[in-house]
Order: sequence, then structure tokens, then C-alpha cells
Amino acid sequence: MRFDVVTIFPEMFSAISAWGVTGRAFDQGLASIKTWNPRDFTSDTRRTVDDRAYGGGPGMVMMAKPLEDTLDAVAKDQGTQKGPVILLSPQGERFNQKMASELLDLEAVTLICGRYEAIDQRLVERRVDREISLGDFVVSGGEIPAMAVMDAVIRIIPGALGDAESAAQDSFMDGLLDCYHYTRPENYENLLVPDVLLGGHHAKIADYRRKQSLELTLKRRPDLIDRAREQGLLSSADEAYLVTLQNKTGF
Ligand code: 9D3
Repeated sequence: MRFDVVTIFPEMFSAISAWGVTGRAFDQGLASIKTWNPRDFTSDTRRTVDDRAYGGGPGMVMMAKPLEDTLDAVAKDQGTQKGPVILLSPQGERFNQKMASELLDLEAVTLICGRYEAIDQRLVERRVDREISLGDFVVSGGEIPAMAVMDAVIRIIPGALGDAESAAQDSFMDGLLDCYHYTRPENYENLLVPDVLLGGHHAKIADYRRKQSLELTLKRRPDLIDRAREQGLLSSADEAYLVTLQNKTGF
């Protein structure tokens, strides 16, 4: 799949193209990225992409015209490989794993990264299909959110993860928080690895981990328990364990 990223800071995207799972996916041709700098689509000597807000107020607004000219160039370069234009924005719909898997089905995605206070709303109305937010916190621009979205999509492209990593992915997909993990040594500063994990009894280990996941999820993210239940992801053994937790701890 193809990502076209509109950004005044294209160099930031080496963070995703040069390293780890995403870097390998680009090297293998499973995904490609092209950055487009709106400054390259200006005609004044200062390469201006922002201006003061009508109505006043602090902060600058990204001008519609350089962005629209950039998007025209992207569309031309994409040819028949078309896809939605997505703006990373604090006002967007909250990103989640389901959205990542929906984006996976697309041939091409254009991501616009805002800087300054905002983007001229007329550009949004004319050219943006969808707005995505990472959550209720403020970062300095859309680049890091865009990279988070790309990473979430790229790592679920078939073949992007190695076998060991894929298996790990599956256990998150059952809608609960992951269980705790331990590696050598068995005794670290007098803290021991739970006995059951050392025994090699695979069914007991699976049962222990499942119970831990349920307990942690109930404690930290009860909303995920409700959702897993609605999606039919909880067995009667899971439900029984949740009842014992409720009685034990008064959740
Ligand atoms: C005072 C109004 N601010 C909006 C909350 C202004 C503002 C702050 C930061 C406007 C843009 C930004 C830059 N942030 C993003 O572009 C962004 C973002 C974010 O800040 N949080 C979570 N998700 C995202 S997606 C894009």
C-alpha cells in the first residue's frame, strides 16, 4: 500500500522508514511512502505556507492554496491508485485498531500533517475525506500522529511481522490487555518468576495468562471487558473467573 504524506517536515519520516518492522516493510515493498512539502508548491521567495487568522487570535493558520496544489500533485502522481485524504487533527475521530485494519484494505492513503494552530477550513471542506485524532492530548503537529497511524497499519500488512511477532499480535486481538511477561533470570533482585511459567505445562500456562489478562483488564480498562463480552470473545470460564474476581476484590 502507498502512503503520500503532506508535511513541511519530511525528514521526520525517516523515523518510520529507517527502523524496525516498518523499515523492513518498506524495504520489502509491502508499503511505500512519498512525502510532499507544501513549501515546494508556493511561488513567493519566502515559500510561505501560513498566515494570520481572520478574526484575530494567537497562532498562524496553514493557507489553503499551497496545500491544495500539493494535493493536486499527489493525485496526479497516484494515477489510478486512488485513496482517501486523511487529516491528522485534534478534532478528528479517535484512532483505534479497527480503523487501522480498515485502512489496510486501501491501495493508497494521503495523510495531511498540520502545523501551526490550524488549517484553513475551506481546504478541509474541499479536499479532506476524514479527520483522525490520536486522543485527548496535544502534540505540536500531525507528523508524529501520522507516523503512529502508518505504523499501526503497516505492522498488520500480511508478511510485515515475523512469525514470533505475529503470534504476539493475535493475543492482543482478543480485545483484552496483554498478560505480564518475564524473561531470564528466574530471580531478579529477589523477585521471582511465577512458578506456573517455569513448569512447562502449556494448558496451565495458557489458563494462568488468560486469568491475568482478565484481571488486569477488569482493573484498568473495564470498558474493554464490556466490549469483549459484546463481541462474544469471553468464554463461560472467563465469565466465571470475572465473577470470582468481583467477589474477591469488590470490583
Ligand atoms: C488551542 C487549540 N489547539 C487544539 C487542541 C491548537 C492545536 C494544538 C496542536 C492545533 C493543532 C495541534 C497539533 N496537533 C495535531 O495536529 C494533531 C493531534 C494532537 O495534537 N493530538 C492528538 N491527535 C492529533 S492528530 C493531529
